[in-house]
Amino acid sequence: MAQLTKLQVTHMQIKRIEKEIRDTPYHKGTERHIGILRARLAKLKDTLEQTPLRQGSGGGQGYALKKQGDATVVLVGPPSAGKSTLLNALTNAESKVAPYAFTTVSVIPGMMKYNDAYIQILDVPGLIEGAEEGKGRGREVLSVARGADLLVLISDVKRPEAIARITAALERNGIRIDKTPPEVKIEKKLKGGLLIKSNIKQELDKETVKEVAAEMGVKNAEIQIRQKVSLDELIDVFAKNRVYVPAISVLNKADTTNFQFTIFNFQNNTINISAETGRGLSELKKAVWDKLNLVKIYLIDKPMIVKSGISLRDVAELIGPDFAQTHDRAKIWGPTAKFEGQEVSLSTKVAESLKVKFL
Ligand SMILES: Nc1nc2c(ncn2[C@@H]2O[C@H](COP(=O)(O)OP(=O)(O)O)[C@@H](O)[C@H]2O)c(=O)[nH]1
Ligand SMILES: [Mg+2]
Repeated sequence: MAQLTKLQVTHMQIKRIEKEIRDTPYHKGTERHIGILRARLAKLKDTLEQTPLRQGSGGGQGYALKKQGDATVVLVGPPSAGKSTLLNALTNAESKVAPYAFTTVSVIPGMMKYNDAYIQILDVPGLIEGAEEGKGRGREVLSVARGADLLVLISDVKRPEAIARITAALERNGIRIDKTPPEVKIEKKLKGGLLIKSNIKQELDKETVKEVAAEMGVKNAEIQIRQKVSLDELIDVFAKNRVYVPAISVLNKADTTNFQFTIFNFQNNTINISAETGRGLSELKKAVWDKLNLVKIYLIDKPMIVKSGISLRDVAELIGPDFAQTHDRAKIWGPTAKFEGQEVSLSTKVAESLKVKFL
């Protein structure tokens, strides 16, 4: 019999544990056991993600793509949702559009200018089921999605359910959609075992928390839990490779419905658009801008786009480490200045339309 590769062994272990979890009913008596299994599973999946792709296994060019502009938005959706059409409508790009699936084979970048910000938008191949097993280009698509500042989850009005399916596929791969990291603080120690502290009553018992921590390689630590956490959230805290990415859901081809369509559908929390006719696109652009949470500040008179709420010290760092080293005060004008030209320390936070002169 041919010898199994390490990767194949890991896949077999994952399958076996997944089956055991499926076959074990979840109740108080099995909670700890399931906790351990889930933790073991998360750890095995971590090792999978760290296994480099085989040379020439279809990465091709396009995947080593550099982030450019002030923020990067990635379009994720099933084949033929209209991702390429949308990219072309929003940016200067010319991504190939076709009435059949799988036209886009590598990442196509485009740049959208909005409020003086340059927002990079990436069109990636359609995400299909089984992506997590590295089928199709799924694995590369997932790695591009991980690096996004914002995801636009896109399907069309005939397939609204695809959004939930794609969200689930991303979640299975450690990409947390529109969530904040659980408030759990881990302070690793050299000895003394595990000490669990929580000022909120938890549904998980302390022993389960300890078993999960130990299974994921944390043996000595003080763990402070500051919110109610589920088993999955607890595992997220210990797992490597978890990313938290904001997202907007979009349904395209709304022009194919019989009536003049509503752009904001609050019921299922989507923005309905027609990439082809352009309806809904200005609302989508604004939603992208708002969700990215960027502000425009002025360095003397030159505009610069930065993340809302960062400090002037962070801005100096963005300009360059040398610059940050040689400046420690600034003068500010505009909405948050007590008076025009107020001198402040670099711990001052930026705000929309603030004018800054580093001293
Ligand atoms: N009716 C209509 N068709 C669209 C719209 N956007 C894209 N399409 C069509 O849908 C098909 C797939 O589009 P494409 O951009 O290649 O999808 P992708 O696979 O997600 O990149 C093409 O035939 C497009 O012309 C739209 O807003 N309305
Ligand atoms: Mg395409």
